[in-house]
Amino acid sequence: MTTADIGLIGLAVMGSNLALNIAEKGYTIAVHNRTASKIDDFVVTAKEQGLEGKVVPEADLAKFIQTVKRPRSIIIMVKAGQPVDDMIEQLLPHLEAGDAILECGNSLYTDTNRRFAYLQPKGIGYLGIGVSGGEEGARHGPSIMVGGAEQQWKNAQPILEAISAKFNGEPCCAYLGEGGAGHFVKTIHNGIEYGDMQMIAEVYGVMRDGLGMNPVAASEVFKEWNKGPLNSYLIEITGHVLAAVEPKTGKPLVELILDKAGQKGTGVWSAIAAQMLGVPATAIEGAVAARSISSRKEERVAAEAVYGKRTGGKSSVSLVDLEKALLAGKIVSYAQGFAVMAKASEENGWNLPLATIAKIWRAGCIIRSRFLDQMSAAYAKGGATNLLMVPDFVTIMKDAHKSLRTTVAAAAIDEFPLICLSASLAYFDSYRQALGTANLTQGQRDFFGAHGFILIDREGEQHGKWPSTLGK
Ligand code: NBP
Repeated sequence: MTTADIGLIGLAVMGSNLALNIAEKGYTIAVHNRTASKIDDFVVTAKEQGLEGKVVPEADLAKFIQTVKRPRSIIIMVKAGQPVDDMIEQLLPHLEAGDAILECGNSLYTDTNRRFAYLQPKGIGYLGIGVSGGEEGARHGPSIMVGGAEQQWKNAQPILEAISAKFNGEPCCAYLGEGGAGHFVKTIHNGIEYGDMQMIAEVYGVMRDGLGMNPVAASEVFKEWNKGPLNSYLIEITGHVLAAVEPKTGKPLVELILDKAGQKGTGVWSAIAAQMLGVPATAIEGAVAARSISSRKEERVAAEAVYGKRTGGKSSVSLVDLEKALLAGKIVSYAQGFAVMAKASEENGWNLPLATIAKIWRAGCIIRSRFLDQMSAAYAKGGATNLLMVPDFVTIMKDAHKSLRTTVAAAAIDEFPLICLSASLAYFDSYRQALGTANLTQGQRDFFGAHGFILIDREGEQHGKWPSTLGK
């Protein structure tokens, strides 16, 4: 019987929650999972939530596909990598021209480009979809970044918009371009998320070690900041994390958590993409590096024994400067992320809509914030691709960069590592420096490699007459 509006394969955390969300919005969904017992578990959960009438469970893959109305939309929410390719191969014999595979995991965008190109000549639409918001978002409204086959997007659009988060009633879901456009945007979203989290952690470090604030006091500051321009999900949860108490000991939970950060790869992918595209994204790169350094706990302990603990005293930085430094760092980091997307759009012919991307990140996703509403409005006015040149943000940066400078300078003297904030400041100062120092670099490149240079007072490539240094 063909009864389901859509199908979903992969009933782990994300898939189950997405399926429940779809059922709750009134759509009938067929569900399948490699391990059949997970389908039974899912049916129990759906029943508990009063949604079993909207669920068509099917352990046989061929029958599962037959239950979905044509043209079919089949979501796959399995582990990223080889399992996605395996799943595509298993699905192919059962699909018909016009059907679509909607891959909603955290896939590498180049894999999505490849899969899109593989399926297009077979008449199967491939959509690579970034879903942000974690488990909670998947269940109650994620931000949804769609890329791939445009026709099949139109088939699935009503369902995807219905399940997405809403900001002022507008769905946080949009079609962004062909091939891997959706997964690319999700990757950069995650890179920006790394930057936001790292800069918050750096400010917490100054509060803890430089201002002598305990976690509860720091929590109060973040809660206060959440009422101002920094208002965002990550600032909000920082307030909660800092206030949490570990029940067994009664101590602040944050002080008992080991200071080694995990990472699953999307931050690295975004930093690599930026490098490959030749777009500087120092804040994102700094955030990835900070996580890597954090994971080398044993080396850090050994190095502290060699160089001694930090000798800097109480920090002279004020909370007002810290708040503005965070805002300035954030603007630079987003400017970098959006510049990476602008370049990727050009290289891949995606025509990525930057204002729309800022819009669909305003709710549902981890980096949702008031700031993004301001940003989408600024981009919608058109013009500059770099946020640092958008008038509203120029006004903020002209003031806030001074606090970023004060914070980074004090931290350098006081021996606080601000990898991400200092990278943001260096980018800002490089970006707005009309006369840089690459003239010397070009001279050196010509000296050892005859790479040539341009002289400012004449046309064409030139070479210097350099002395030989061989044998010296
Ligand atoms: P996992 O990434 O843990 O994947 C588990 C699912 O993949 C199970 O349904 C499993 O089936 C299935 N699977 C595997 Br593993 N190998 C398979 C294969 N060869 N053929 C068919 N099915 C296979 O699940 P998740 O945490 O729900 O994440 C799903 C996707 O969403 C991932 O790409 C993840 O990166 C992304 N994502 C996750 C989050 C999050 O917060 N967790 C947020 C945003 C995006 P089985 O039951 O038979 O083993």
